[in-house]
Amino acid sequence: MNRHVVSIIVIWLILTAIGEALVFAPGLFPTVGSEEAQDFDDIFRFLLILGVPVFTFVITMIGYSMIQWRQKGEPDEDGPVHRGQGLIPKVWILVTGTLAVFVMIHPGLTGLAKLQAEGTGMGWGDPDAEMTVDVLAFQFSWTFTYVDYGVTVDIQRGGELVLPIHRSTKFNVNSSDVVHSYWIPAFRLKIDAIPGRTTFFTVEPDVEGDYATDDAYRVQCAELCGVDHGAMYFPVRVVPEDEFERWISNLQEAQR
Ligand SMILES: [Cu+2]
Repeated sequence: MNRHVVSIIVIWLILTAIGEALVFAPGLFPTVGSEEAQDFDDIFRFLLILGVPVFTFVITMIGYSMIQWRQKGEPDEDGPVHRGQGLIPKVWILVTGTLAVFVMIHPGLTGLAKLQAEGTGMGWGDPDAEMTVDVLAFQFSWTFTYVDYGVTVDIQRGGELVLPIHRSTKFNVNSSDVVHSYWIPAFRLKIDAIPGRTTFFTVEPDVEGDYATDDAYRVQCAELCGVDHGAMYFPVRVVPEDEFERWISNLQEAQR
């Protein structure tokens, strides 16, 4: 085999091995606070596993060519015209085209089918949940109304979004001004907050967490919405059932 081909294959394999090892490096993802978070991390990792060899192949070809066939001095004339390279472009198109179509189906469509219980496209997850929280986004903060408890929380009242562990909670999301996006990194779920339209996502937190020690536990606006967009975050705390009940009855007392 041509020595260039051997060198390229060796460099490609080494870079691919390094890349694939990095895909499994610890600390690549934030805290996994829900089943959906694990699903999304698995999908992301799967796409990286497929993408790394393609990326390293391109990098290897470009890098190797730049060094190996560098023009030394001024060229006397244009090089010969190349028309097609036989099998290589055909294989390249076949492999990358197949990969592209494959990921559209899985995890694209299969993931969507799992996440989107309702066909309306207005939300993620099961619309029937054990608890409902109405979320209102505005420039530049949030209010949360625990519908089943008649309690409203904002940055002055309560100051944090507290959720009981292992209880499926549906967030009905609205905006009173511009488009925002309701995102909680620990759950990897995000939905647009659109004026005049209610969107939702349902999540069942399955790991306790607190914004004070882990900033994956926060609500974050994920749609550039104005000058204080970056400050549009809100602490989240996932606690045991009894602790949640104590917290919410204290608030009910205070708001009576
Ligand atoms: Cu916003």
